[in-house]
Amino acid sequence: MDPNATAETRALYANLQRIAPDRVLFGHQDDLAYGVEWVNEPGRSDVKETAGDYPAVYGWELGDLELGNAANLDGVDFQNMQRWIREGHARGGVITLAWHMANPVSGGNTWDTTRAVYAALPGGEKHEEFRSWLDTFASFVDGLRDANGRPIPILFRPYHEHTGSWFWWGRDLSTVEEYTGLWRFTVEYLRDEKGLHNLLYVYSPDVFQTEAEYLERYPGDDYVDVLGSDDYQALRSDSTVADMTRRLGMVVRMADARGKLAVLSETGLEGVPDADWWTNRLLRAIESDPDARRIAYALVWRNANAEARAASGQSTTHYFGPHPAGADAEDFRRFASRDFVWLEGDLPDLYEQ
Ligand code: BMA
Repeated sequence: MDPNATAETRALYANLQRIAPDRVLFGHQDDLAYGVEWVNEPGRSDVKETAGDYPAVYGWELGDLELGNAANLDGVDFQNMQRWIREGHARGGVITLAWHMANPVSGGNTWDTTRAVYAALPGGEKHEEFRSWLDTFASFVDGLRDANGRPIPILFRPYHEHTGSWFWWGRDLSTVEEYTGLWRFTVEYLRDEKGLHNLLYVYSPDVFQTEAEYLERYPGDDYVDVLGSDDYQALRSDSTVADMTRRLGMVVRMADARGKLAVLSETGLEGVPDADWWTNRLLRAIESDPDARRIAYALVWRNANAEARAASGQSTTHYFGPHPAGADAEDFRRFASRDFVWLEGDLPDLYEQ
């Protein structure tokens, strides 16, 4: 961890480590910004409207911040996002940020697979521009402060799913040295040049088979605080739930060996088509195994607004969390009422040691 991490950041880390063996915190991406049937309405949350409480972990997305845009690539206004982050934190929640960053070489979006990692590195032709993107990130994060002006601790999860090759930092698009170099440069720049000491760095490959594969592009213990895993594969069917259990067990053991925290950084099944998905898939995958159950949190992806999706000709079932009208709502309430599963109201003060 950053030797100069703030007291609140250290407390969050220590408290999550203390809680992780016995509980799993439930997280949801973009929870306060919109839901399946609403957009930008104060106080609303599909999780709360389904189960009576907000999620314990809030995921947010920074894609397009680097372009100077007022809203992210999913239309979430960045000033509103800062307000929602402060609100969630003030209620005791945990904040994590991901960043579907544009391609610095082609100027295309994050899914533009033009090779670019080499160019973002020190000495590369896009390095100065890339550095200015990190400056933009740093001022966004600097604006995230609690009521006493203290920086809000953030679990920052850059360059995710890099074992796949759908983002420009993916495996087939950069060498191991380029990827780890980009990661280390990012940590050092934000910590040492920009003076951000409220960040915990989350490493989050996509599905993997072996520890060696998971660790192939691991930037090193000094550059990572949390070992994560993104997994949209295993929970698609009953018969593959054990794949997630096995992978989470590996992540927990790799994290243990390094004194670090393990999380399920992203998961879900689009449209939640199974009425008992929460208890029979997600909970079963995590709870059934003595190692897998020691992850600190599980975060499901966003509940894209159906009307907005329809207007842009996209599928209206791009949701991964519960919502009150879903066939899975009753099962989500069962899931959320388990002692093992914590929503926001179950949390102790995570920011004091
Ligand atoms: C993806 C999808 C996209 C979205 C992106 C960033 O997985 O949900 O619709 O733009 O994440 O949030």
